[in-house]
Amino acid sequence: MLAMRAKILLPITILSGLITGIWPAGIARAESGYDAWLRYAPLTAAAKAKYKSLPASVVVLGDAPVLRTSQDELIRGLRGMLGRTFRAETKLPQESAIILGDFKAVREVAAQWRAPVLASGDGFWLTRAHVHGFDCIIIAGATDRGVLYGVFHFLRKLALEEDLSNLNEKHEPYAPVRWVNQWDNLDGRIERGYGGRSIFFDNGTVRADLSRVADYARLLASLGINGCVVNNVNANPRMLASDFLPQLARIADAFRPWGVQLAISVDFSSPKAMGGLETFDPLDLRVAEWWKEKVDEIYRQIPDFGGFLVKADSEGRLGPSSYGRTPSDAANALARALEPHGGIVFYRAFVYDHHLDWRNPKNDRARAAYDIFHPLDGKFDDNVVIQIKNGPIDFQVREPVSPLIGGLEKTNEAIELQITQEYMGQQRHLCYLAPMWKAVLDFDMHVSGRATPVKDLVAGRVFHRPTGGFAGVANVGLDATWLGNPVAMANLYAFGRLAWDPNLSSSAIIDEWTRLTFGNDPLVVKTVDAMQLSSWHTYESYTGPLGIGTLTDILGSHYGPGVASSENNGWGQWHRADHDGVGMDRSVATGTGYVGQYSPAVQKLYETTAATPDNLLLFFHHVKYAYVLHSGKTVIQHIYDSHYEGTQRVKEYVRQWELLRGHVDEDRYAMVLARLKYQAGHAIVWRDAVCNWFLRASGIPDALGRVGHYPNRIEAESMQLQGYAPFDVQPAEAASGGKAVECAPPTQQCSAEFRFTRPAGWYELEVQYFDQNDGKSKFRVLLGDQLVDEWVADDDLPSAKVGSDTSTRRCISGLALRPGDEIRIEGTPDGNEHAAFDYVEISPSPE
Ligand code: GCW
Repeated sequence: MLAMRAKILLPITILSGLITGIWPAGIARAESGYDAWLRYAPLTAAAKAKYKSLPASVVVLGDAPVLRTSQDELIRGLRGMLGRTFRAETKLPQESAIILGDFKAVREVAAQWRAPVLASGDGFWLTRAHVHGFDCIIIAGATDRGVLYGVFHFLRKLALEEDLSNLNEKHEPYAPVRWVNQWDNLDGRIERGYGGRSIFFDNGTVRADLSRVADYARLLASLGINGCVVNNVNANPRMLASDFLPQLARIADAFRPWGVQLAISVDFSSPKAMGGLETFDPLDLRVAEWWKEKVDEIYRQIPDFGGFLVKADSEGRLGPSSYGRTPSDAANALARALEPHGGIVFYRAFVYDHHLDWRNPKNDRARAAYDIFHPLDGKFDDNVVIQIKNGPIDFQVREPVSPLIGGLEKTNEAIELQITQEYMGQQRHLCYLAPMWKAVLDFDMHVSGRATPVKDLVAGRVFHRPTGGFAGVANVGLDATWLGNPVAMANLYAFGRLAWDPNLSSSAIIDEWTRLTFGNDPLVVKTVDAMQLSSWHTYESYTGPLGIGTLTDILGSHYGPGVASSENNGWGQWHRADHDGVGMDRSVATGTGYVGQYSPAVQKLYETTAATPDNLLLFFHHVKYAYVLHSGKTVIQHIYDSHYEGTQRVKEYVRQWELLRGHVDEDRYAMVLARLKYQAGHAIVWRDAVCNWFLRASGIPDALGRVGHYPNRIEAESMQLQGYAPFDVQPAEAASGGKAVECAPPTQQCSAEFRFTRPAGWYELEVQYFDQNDGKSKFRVLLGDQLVDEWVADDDLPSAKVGSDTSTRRCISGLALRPGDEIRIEGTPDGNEHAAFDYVEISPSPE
């Protein structure tokens, strides 16, 4: 009876916890990752005691939607963390209070209070003051948004258990533009999205239920992000259809309480594609008039509409070049329609010819943005922002800063950073990008011989531009974790924090994020911070080091290794590796001249091999494999070593994360562990593919004898096969020995067997198999007659082929093996997935 009561009571307790946000001690909250860094988890008793004397009332001065949100959010956060329900007031009570309002409103109730001078909008001031004789906490904003940002900042301080007794903090954003972009299609798919389908669109319409949209806006607002472009830059003209605008207005309604402006990507050919005109020439008056009417129509329904993002003359998108017009002609046509309403045009500098002739050594995609946009400096209207990717190619693991960032003095600019990890492991690999972004933002372009760091150029501070700032391609989706992996959310967090204040350090940001996401347990904080901070360099090490480019399959998924895919095609992501050497010569003296697009001081850094830092050498120069780096290693040995080191580090991440069992809630613990184990296996796929490719190309062996020698491996094709048949994998380096085995129809089940011949002991047995996305085949591993493991290959990796995207590792740890043991792998195919596998690796169990 007692036991039964307990069973019934537990869910009720949990349910009431859900409703009130109060959790009984000792019951772990279910954590899906949905709340990200806004969990408002109960503080420890000691921390709660610190905040005991907080006033019990939260007064909001004014009733604008953002102000109401501010009050609700503050009460919500305080309830979650302190377990108390603060009073919501709209008038000053006769007691201490927390007062929320804009500077003017606060001045009206607190005559002696002086508003601070904040240079730009959306800033806030947190302070204490006597109001009507009572000691009050004041959260005052330069704007309503500023109030909301102040509330989030205040709540963050509590979650981080900071002291509030001498509260006096002023904060203002570095730049006016702090936007995210979503590459969502109207059918609900997201281009380069790895966290599920669109939260905005489904099946050609805006979703009926937009509660996720409001929750997204809340996450964005908590970082100070004030705008969101909701659809793919490869835009569907339908976005502008008259019957679609009311649907967009519903998204704007969901954003508004959080101070997030709605904006959309537009197809530049819309006047023709959906507007019924026979032209979209930006200099044609009918076209200009069409844009003006369309924009007026939008603002009638969405008065706070933010503006347009435009991808034109790029990767097959139509643009002004169709009429011999320039990007400034194009951008200004749209800008003039938006200007009366205060709207902005973001015109992307990602304009390049993707049919470049690769046989011409002087051709260079990296030059394109500067070549096209620099001559137009000064020709763009003041409400145009040129949105420039951080590097001149395309979100590679390491690129120099785009020279165009230093090439516009009379034009607004924004830097485009990619939060979604398109080339960085697609959220399956841990890769915290803040250190990379910081390296870019702090980089000094030395424009006109002055100190001009990228962050100041894009914020418009160097040339006193009216606007500018930061755009992050987020691509969150319907997955509970938003990005597909709870640890990937550190990148959205870091983007927002850096857009607000690019002077924050990567480590300060990750420390906040870890505490807010997983709590203040010192072991968790130390472990997660260290893993995240090293993860970009780790990813770089086992993918594309030395500035060579990510080395991924650039013609397909951009996920697994595909070294040769960059070459011999017009896309221009060339690394020029051949038998003698590797790298792109971009010098002025002998190469493409790209280096000449930088200021003289930066040119000095990159023009010669001697000056160029090792980590960008192959971006700028073509060198022999035996070229000796500053580090003293040859290029080829560096390629080998870094791949082995990176792989080893991921293996250590798994071990470090395992130490957090019991310190992190079970659900997220298991989710992250599974991803890290997967990454450890896929890092080996990367290592072997890249190292073997370069071994073959260079003919120079690994000084440490690792590459091409795998003494612990038993190749599937060398086993005793029943039903399984060997085949050649393309490209060869995607499989060990270039071959795998498959169980092709009509065979229903296959097996591969081998005899263990090494000394008796405890071993790890790893099976490298292929998990395509067009079937769910089954695997069983038997030791003699004993089943030791079985699993279904049901992951949704980005390919239907046997290859480096799908190569996956299953680890069976702690097997007692004896010489003479028979080990059998059984595969059951499903759909087009033929239970293919590559090899088995057996290594002694770690101590
Ligand atoms: O890197 C490429 C991506 C495309 C993307 C394009 C862009 C939206 O692979 O998917 O298109 O960049 O930024 O426009």
